[in-house]
Amino acid sequence: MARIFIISNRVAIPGASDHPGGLEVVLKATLRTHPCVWLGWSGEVSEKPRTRTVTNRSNSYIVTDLKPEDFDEYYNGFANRVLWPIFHYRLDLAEFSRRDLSGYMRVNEHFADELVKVLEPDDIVWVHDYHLIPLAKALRARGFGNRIGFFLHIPLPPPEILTAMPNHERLIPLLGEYDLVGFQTDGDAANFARYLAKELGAPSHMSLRLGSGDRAMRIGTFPVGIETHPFTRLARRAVKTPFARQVIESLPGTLIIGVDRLDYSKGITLKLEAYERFLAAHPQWHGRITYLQITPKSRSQIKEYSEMETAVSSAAGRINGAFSEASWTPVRYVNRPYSRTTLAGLYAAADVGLVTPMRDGMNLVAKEYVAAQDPENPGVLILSRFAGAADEFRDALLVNPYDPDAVAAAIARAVAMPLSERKARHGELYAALLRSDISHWGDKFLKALEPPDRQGGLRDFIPPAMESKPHPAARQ
Ligand code: ADQ
Repeated sequence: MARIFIISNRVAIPGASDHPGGLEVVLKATLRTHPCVWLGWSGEVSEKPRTRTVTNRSNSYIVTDLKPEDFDEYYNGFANRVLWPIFHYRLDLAEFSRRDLSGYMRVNEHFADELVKVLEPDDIVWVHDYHLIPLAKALRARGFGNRIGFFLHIPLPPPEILTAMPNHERLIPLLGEYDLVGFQTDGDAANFARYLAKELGAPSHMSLRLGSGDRAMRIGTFPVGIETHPFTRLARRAVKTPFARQVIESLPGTLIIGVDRLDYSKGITLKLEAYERFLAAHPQWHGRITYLQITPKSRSQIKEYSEMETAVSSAAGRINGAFSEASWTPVRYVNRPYSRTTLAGLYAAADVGLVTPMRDGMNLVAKEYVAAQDPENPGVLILSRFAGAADEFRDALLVNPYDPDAVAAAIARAVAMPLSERKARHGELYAALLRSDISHWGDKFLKALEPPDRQGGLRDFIPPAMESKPHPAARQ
């Protein structure tokens, strides 16, 4: 069987952490059913970088250190200060520097050097996320002709935003070196197709000849999901554990839960503001409702993130200062990660899941919340229309996260929703969850990555009507 090489910024070595990130969750089934080699950054920074391999069952994990300047320019710099904000539609937060771009390119070259030491001719390479856009180009330059796919976990903005990124014309067309480029939603795929048409004059159909030689790149939509039934079973067990029982008994009345990494894309301060407006407008709920916000820190070295830590905790403090009683705290703000089991139990106990990112590739918390509900007495999901999950979850209470009054009204509706409506909505949401179950996701992508003569199944992506004249800047 051909090996699958998974390449991503960070590698989740089994047993190293009890709180997996989004990527480990979505790759679990692929790692279980194929011999895989997973390569990426070790998380360590060193003047003398080392590369080492760990083997676990039929999989190997290759991790490589970064030099201090690579960490600054590639990770803290170009990936997190340019690509992350711009791909989340936040041009105002992007800080571009040419030095960071060259550090980003350099780390991609380093990953390619490490890869060619171990790649064999029939291996399949599957590259994940915005840190590694140039990797296929670096591998092709080293003579690697095999199938290489790319999946973007975060949104891709429309060309009107993407083209404001300095040097976009050096970077985005490099995606043409992949055989398959996958997105979370049709909207992201359409944005990419529009970029190709406007900037490169690419024709508006699926197979595009952009890379070197006669390879054609395909575009597809592969929404990520979760392992639905196992998560549902986990939640059933978890809600009965002593820790979950203790938390639940300490929270009187109705429980609203929010679980987000501390990131500006997740809209946490706006969400707190919406809850504050709900409390101000509905005094009958005082003393009878708690909002539990679980938010582990991330990327604290970056200024915007440390500022956000302060903003979120001061918003929580402001609400508690204004509304608390000796016997009631309206917001519990917890700044640490929890195990999957604990999270599953807390989701199951919560009457409302409040998931209101300002922009999100998919958002697995929304899916986990739905999976954890008891179908006989389910809670209500309030979901931002700007999360990728909103495409599938039409039966959530969809909200505009920029409008705290609308979110406050959705909270009021959710906490008063009759059982029959909660059950009907949950039934539809659960059916949607099963349609995008993660157990088939990796195989769907890998099938679509096979050469065209062995294809079946990849749904043709028809982009909306678009201009096929290249932008004048592209011809310079
Ligand atoms: P993330 O931005 O990390 O992922 P998300 O999809 O919400 O966001 O996944 C987070 C995962 O981490 C979930 O499985 C969640 O349970 C877990 N998690 C969150 N808070 C936690 C806590 N306090 N303790 C323990 N675990 C916690 C990126 C994109 C998303 C996309 C995923 C997968 O930004 O849009 O859905 O990749 O493609």
